[in-house]
Amino acid sequence: MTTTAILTDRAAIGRCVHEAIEAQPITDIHTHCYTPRFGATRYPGAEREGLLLWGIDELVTYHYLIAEVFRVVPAMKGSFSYEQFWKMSRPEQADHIWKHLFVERTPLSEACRGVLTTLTRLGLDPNEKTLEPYRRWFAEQNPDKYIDRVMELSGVDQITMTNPVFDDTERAMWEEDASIGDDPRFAAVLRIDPLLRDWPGAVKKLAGWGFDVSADFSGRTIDEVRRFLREWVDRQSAVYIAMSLPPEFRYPDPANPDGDRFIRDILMPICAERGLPWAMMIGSKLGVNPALGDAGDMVGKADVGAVVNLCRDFPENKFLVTMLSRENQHELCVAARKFGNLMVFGCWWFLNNPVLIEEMTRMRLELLGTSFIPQHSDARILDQLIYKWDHSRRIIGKVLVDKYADLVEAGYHVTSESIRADVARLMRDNFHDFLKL
Ligand code: HDL
Ligand code: ZN
Repeated sequence: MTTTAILTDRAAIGRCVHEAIEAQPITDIHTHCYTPRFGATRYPGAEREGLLLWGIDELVTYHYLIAEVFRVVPAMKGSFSYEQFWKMSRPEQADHIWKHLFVERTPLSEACRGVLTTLTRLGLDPNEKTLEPYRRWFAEQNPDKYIDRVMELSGVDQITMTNPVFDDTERAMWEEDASIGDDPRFAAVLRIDPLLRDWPGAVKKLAGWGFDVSADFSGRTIDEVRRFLREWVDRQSAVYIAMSLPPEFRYPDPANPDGDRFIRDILMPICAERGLPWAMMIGSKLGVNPALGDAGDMVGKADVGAVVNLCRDFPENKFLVTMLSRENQHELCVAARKFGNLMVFGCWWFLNNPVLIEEMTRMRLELLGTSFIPQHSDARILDQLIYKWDHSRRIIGKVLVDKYADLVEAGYHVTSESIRADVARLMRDNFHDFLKL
């Protein structure tokens, strides 16, 4: 029987928040992880066998770390080149990164510290000078069982995937085995960026897949693209439909009437019909340095007005929104105050650093109470769930303690029961309740 104690001092509040946040199962609403049936690298350094990335060589070659290693070993004329790096095997790339970022320099960045936290939480010593001891340990792990271990250590009870239907490799996997996503630990998300980022190119692909569509929306285009979305939402049992959008994204956008028409006549009706949120991840400028591959994307300040217009014009639709620019965060919070069909989530990508997670969580609590989703991991490598949630839980907990202490100061009776209920909302229930709206 849990007690409902009224907490009056900061230390008691701190203990209660810490216990609640450590015990609270987390639904991770945005990751790039996959069920083992999408294929997992069998052992460290092996060629990738599929889409589920895990283990030390993937951890250390996370694209955030690739970007960072090219800062300390720049690709300049006559020295190390991008081509040389990309010609390396994944273990060789990992060795290069480990040497320069973890051995010859102090791994102070958040992406570096994340690897250390993960290794330590797995019971390994993060101070090794080479990756060999880790490779030996990971070689003994079974990917499917390892997923359970990572979920236990990270406290994540649902890993929400990102399933880009325009990715030929992944689409073929779904078409070959529609049950590939059936794993109670995971949920699927229909990711459809090209339909807004490149309508003509997307329409050409749909036509090639047998849909009767034209870029000028003539004929049965609207019905056929709706059919395409319905088919994939149903095949994946997708829990929401997602897009990453550039800083230039506008709605309405006189410069992109096709995009406006797709949103108005196709996406919004299908999302409303299926009760699915549209997750907009706004502010990613892709390929500013193409030589870096996945590490070559950048952030740009976007237009919150587009979100406001969509929430207002489509009151029956639900919008999950995260924005990549720090400068957009306050305005997005204020927009969420105006629209109950807008759920703000996460500290995305370049915002997933302690100083910004703290700033954003404090801002959101002060403007939105507990009606937001403070974090998602964006994990690309399964093991990252361990550090991304370890680091974020601590910061979210720290901010909550301050805010509860403020309430005690204001004479309010803060109870252990209310703290547990708030933490459940923030870390899990807000997402599930929003899906059911
Ligand atoms: O578009 C997205 O979902 C982004 O999260 C990208 O995957 C990005 O490369 C990333 O990994 N961010 O953490
Ligand atoms: Zn992502």
